[in-house]
Amino acid sequence: MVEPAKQQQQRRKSSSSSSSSFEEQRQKKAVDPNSPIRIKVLSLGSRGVGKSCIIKRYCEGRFVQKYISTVGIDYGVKAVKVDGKQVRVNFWDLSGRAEFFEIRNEFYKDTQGVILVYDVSDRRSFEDLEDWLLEASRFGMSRDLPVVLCANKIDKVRRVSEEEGRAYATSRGFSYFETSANSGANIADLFDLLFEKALDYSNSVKEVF
Ligand SMILES: Nc1nc2c(ncn2[C@@H]2O[C@H](COP(=O)(O)OP(=O)(O)OP(=O)(O)O)[C@@H](O)[C@H]2O)c(=O)[nH]1
Ligand SMILES: [Mg+2]
Repeated sequence: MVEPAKQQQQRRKSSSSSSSSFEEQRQKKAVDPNSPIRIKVLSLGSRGVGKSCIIKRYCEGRFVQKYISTVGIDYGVKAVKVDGKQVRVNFWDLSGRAEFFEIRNEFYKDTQGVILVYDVSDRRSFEDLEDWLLEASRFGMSRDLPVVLCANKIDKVRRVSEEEGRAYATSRGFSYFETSANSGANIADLFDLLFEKALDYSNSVKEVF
């Protein structure tokens, strides 16, 4: 059945007015000072060092005893307040397993903060840190990005001393925290600082462009 010309005209009119109001809404949202700021943070480090547990401890206030290795990448979002501003943090929790190399490499760009994690009871995970940074920078992580070095599992017998960890962090210009996802020690402080730095970084990048 052929649509009468008047109806066709009305339909066009109503669809064009709804698309323009959608565009107006989109523009309003883009400049709305009350719309939340978004930051993207990555977790990085060898398998089993506790990356997922640290994020879970912070976001859900609980500790997962069982080792459930991340398959490729996990994603989570949390609303927090940083310097009195409402911020939505997008967590990208990367697997430390070698076989997920290609998946990780998709995620290093456009990041505002990194938690670089090792396990104080596993010396190898400390020695691996440089390799993680190399992988990240080869695949687009910017060099001046805020990084918090996280010496995790301080509730266990240590194979890496606090002095060594701190010295490494200082040599690289990273902030340093000793944490336990198990007890919760220093986890909130770590994220508070990371988000502050990530927000500063995000603002400085916007100013440049
Ligand atoms: N004692 C102790 N165990 C921890 C701590 N943090 C994590 N674990 C344990 O370490 C194991 C690995 O933790 P995950 O958080 O899954 O490690 P991950 O770094 O995410 O590992 P991948 O996803 O494989 O890269 C789990 O059995 C956790 O319970 C901690 O602070 N203390
Ligand atoms: Mg994990």
